[in-house]
Amino acid sequence: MSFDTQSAGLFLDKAARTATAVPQFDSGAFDVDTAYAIQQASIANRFQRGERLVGMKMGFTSRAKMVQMGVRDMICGRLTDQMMVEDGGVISRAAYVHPRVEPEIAFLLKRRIHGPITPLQAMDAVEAVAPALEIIDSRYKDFKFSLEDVVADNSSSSGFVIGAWARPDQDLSNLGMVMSVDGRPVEIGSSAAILGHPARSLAAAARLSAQRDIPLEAGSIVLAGGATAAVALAVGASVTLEVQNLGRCGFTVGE
Ligand code: OOG
Ligand code: MG
Repeated sequence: MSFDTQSAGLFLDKAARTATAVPQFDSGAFDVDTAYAIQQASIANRFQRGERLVGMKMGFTSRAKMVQMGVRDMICGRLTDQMMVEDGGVISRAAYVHPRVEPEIAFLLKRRIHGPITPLQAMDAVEAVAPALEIIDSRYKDFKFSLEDVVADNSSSSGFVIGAWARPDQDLSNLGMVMSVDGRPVEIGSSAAILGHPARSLAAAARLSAQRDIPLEAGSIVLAGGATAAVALAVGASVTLEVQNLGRCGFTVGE
């Protein structure tokens, strides 16, 4: 029996659009391939509303994130222009179910990447790097999910902030990352937490791009994945991320 990916996609898109928590799917209801088909069906609704694909987010590329969410495999999701939050901007708490924020590194591509490549080859396709904050928001009740659930839900992708782009020809292997809320550090980590080097996440993105049919072209953005656990967002919070040698970015949470 085949799972109805179209209705599941519509269901999750509506949950995101209306910021409403929904129940998890039954365990074993569908496999990972089907989960990506649901993700695609869900995102198709956004495209129909005029949104544009701008890149890909990687998930569970650090141990801290895997431990926090109890999920072990790397995943990916689609990023659209509508999810972009201006650096220094304000988000509306009401637009989310239960938003969290995590510190990331973003890559801007100058060429297409597609299929298995090495981290070095991946870096060769990079135009610029930047500090980034990802705002994740699971549409599932209590922010709990199986690997299949979260993939279907576009890997919790919901918003992202990117700081000023910096030159990619620098050592990205062990950059200190400090995420602060209202000026107090809440998570401290290193870019090394992302698979040992964020370029490994970019290489994995190239592989997933081919495997899951998510184009990564010149101009696409790739989020390498949270370097630390994510932190819940409350109204009034002012979040900043400072990445060693790269710079900072931030946003605040309004009603
Ligand atoms: C899933 C998304 C994971 C990351 O950076 O590891 C992710 C979630 O934690 O809800 O974005
Ligand atoms: Mg993330």
